[in-house]
Amino acid sequence: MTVEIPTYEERMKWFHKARFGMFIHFGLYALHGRGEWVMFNERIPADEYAKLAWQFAPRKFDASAWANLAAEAGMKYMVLTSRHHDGFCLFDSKVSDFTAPKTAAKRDLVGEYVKACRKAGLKVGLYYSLLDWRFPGYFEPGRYAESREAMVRQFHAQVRELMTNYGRIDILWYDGGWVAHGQAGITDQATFWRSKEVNDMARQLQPHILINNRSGIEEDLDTPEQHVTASKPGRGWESCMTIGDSCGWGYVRNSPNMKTVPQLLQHLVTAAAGEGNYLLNCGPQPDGAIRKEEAVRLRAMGKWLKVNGEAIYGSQRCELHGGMIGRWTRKDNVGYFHIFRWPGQEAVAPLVATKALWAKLLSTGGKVKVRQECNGRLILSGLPAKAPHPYANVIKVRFAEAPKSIKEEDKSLWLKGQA
Ligand code: FHN
Repeated sequence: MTVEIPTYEERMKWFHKARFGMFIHFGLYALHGRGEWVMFNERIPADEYAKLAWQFAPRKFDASAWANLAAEAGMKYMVLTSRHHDGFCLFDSKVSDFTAPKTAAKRDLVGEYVKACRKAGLKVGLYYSLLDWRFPGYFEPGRYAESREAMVRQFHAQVRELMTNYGRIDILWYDGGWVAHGQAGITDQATFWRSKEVNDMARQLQPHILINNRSGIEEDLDTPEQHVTASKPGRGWESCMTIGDSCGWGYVRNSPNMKTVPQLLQHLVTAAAGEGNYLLNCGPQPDGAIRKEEAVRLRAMGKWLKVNGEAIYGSQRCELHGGMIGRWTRKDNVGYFHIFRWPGQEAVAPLVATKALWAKLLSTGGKVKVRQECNGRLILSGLPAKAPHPYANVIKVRFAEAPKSIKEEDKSLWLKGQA
């Protein structure tokens, strides 16, 4: 008996409202503190690497602390690495002994995580790496066909476990679906992993679930990584990014180049302006605690969202131009001008075709004067000389209808003050 799957729009509704989520990369690799690719980057033999499982007992692991920090940051969902490329499972699996419940930790970290998410009112996402470096069949699928098949069987069995044993799961976040094209007649990921079979099974077990585009099949979500690039209207997308530089999603002991809060907020606003989401990553320490450099940035973003969240959650695309000082999001007839570079007492948006009724500054609640020139310039004045908020400031503008930009038939007319 097949279960009816709700429509795409239906399933995507909460995701569009959410806009901001926490990504967590946690596993054995945290012990080395050199990122989640340490096993491969340093070619650590599998049996030597596996010994880490008997050291991995994160005494400060508290999924509620993670979930509460995410909620405090203004995030609406989380995605945890249930298993990364090194093959170590944070969940209980009947098809593997290389798991947290069966080694030193003796805890089902995924079980604790999903409970903590729900308790904090967050949606639950599970990251799962299709590839497993422990299988020679991943690197040499032609030469080690049995190992390759065993790896694909493990993938099918473990996704079924994750979709069956932990209650409602809202996002299935695949990764590591890359395959050695050309070897052993391998043409594409979906065929190699028999992805359609698994995804259909996952949907039957979790009819409302959102599945990303990393099993070789487009499914529901595009996932630009370390950049914020919108997909076409109507297509769900989510940019994932590290807080530190892009060398590590897992814990990197000496992680230079941590992004500033204004940089992180600009990425969030850029995603929201394209009707996309921002999945910001934390790489907890080996003891399970989220490092302070990441926590302070998240708390600061949460404070900003407390005041400006209406301009982000459930945001729509806005065709108005922000020029050098910022960019716009929208909610029906209301435009939100996110200003990252404070212009002083007057902010100008060009080529505005729609009548503006009133405006106010969200960070102070102060009224903003509105004036519109015939060539489409919208002049927002009476602003404080200095930026009221150091990170970013939002001017909320109510328009007579959904704000539109003037289509410049003759792109030189502005020189004569016309549009
Ligand atoms: O190899 C992984 C990497 O470790 C990390 O998980 C990122 C997160 O999206 N994805 C892969 C690189 O594209």
